[in-house]
Amino acid sequence: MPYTDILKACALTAAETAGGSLRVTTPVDGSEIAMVPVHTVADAEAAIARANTAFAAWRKVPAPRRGELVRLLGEELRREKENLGRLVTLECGKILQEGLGEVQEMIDICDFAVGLSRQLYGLTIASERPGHTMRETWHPAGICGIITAFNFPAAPWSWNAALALVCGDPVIAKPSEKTPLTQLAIQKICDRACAAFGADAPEGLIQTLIGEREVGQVLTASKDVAVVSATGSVAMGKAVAADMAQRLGKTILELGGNNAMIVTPSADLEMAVRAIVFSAVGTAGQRCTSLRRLILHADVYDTLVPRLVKVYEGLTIGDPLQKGTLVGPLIDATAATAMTRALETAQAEGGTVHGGAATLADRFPGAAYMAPAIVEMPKQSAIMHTETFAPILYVVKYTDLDDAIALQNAVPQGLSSCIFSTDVRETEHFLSVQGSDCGIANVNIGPSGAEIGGAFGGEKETGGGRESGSDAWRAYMRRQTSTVNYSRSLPLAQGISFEI
Ligand code: UN1
Repeated sequence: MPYTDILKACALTAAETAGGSLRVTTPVDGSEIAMVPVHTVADAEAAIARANTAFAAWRKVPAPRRGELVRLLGEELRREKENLGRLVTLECGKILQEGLGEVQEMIDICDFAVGLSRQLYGLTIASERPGHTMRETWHPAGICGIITAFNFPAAPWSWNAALALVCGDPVIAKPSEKTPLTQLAIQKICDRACAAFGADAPEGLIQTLIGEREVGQVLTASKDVAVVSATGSVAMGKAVAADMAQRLGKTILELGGNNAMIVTPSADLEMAVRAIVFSAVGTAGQRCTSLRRLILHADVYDTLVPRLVKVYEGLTIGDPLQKGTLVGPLIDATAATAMTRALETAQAEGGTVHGGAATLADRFPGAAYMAPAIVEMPKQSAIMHTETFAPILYVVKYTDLDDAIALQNAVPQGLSSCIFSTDVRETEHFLSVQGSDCGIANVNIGPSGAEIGGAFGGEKETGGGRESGSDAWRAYMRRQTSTVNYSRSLPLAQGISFEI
């Protein structure tokens, strides 16, 4: 299918994709696919004003009715899964299976949010005073800004937006300037869902801002934006957090990962191989949950490493839109250079590199296809403490499980982690307070590919935010504690006497 048809299938018009100043290229072959008009700072301020007006109306719509809008959004997404999945692939370069998977994640969170719209529970609490009762009520927080990254141009928006909408918050998206088209297509889908929902969906409820950093900064600077949820690099997250701290606004940060797998002697190695390869080379190593560090017991090292090197040599690298491709391109030449530099550093730190060369330059001269790399390291050196957004898998050896866990936890990031073992003592130890320090700790599953039902996010430099399932919805609401006196006297708490 020609690239222009992929854009057209998502109902993107010439007004949205031509004549603007933001040049969008596809990592598939490096060619230009759009010149997108960008929003100015004044446009962003106007969007916030519209969202403010929308908030006054939307917060009065009962939550289960708000859920109906998200249900309609889920239905539109089901209809558009193929079209949107293909656009995700075209714009960010992940293979079509993963592009479709991203849209499925959007559908799943819509379903979750519909149910949630009838479950925004508070507590009732026993009061120490006679004739009194205490309760908690959750009210909408206000406008939610959603800043997303190129590697997941669709799903993270939906984890935030689906919850925020049922919680009563208008949403304003600011996608990565590398992948604005997917967000524009999502906006179209939302506009259709709002039209089907009817007049209860106010104008300005769901909006998109296209632009560079200064557009995102309007969201972080405005006191009217109650919550900013940001997915991306640690540097970006620190900048967002600093801006938000100036006005004590709420943030949900989902930043870098440096995810490890420990493979113990009792592991099912066939399962481990499949999990390692999917999580290390999926999305060409550009997931925040990608497997980057493999910590192998000395007893399995000599079996597993040659097996992995062999599997890596057989991986189909190429056009991510083509069936059968397992590894697509990196997002751009800068990412490929960062990968090459990291491999050079790893070598200088004593590593032995398998794979990792640039490839397919004859067929796609404008693109950045790289063979995934396995790097055997003598120890967990400096380069292993940094996240390089590329398919590099560092491997180290261990003999004592506590040493392996200490290695795993020694990095600044704390997103995802996992252990492959069939020994319940090892797996439970890994999940215990003495085990993994990450937001996600899996057993016999790789670190990537989380389902939406759990809270998603991590500790330390990953930012501490939680999105998606479990009780992540609370971050989009404000909690109100009410003490109600239904007696005929006014006893004070803590037994204080105050006679006037
Ligand atoms: C990301 O890379 O920013 O767990 C998100 C996963 C996906 C989400 C990744 N569900 O790999």
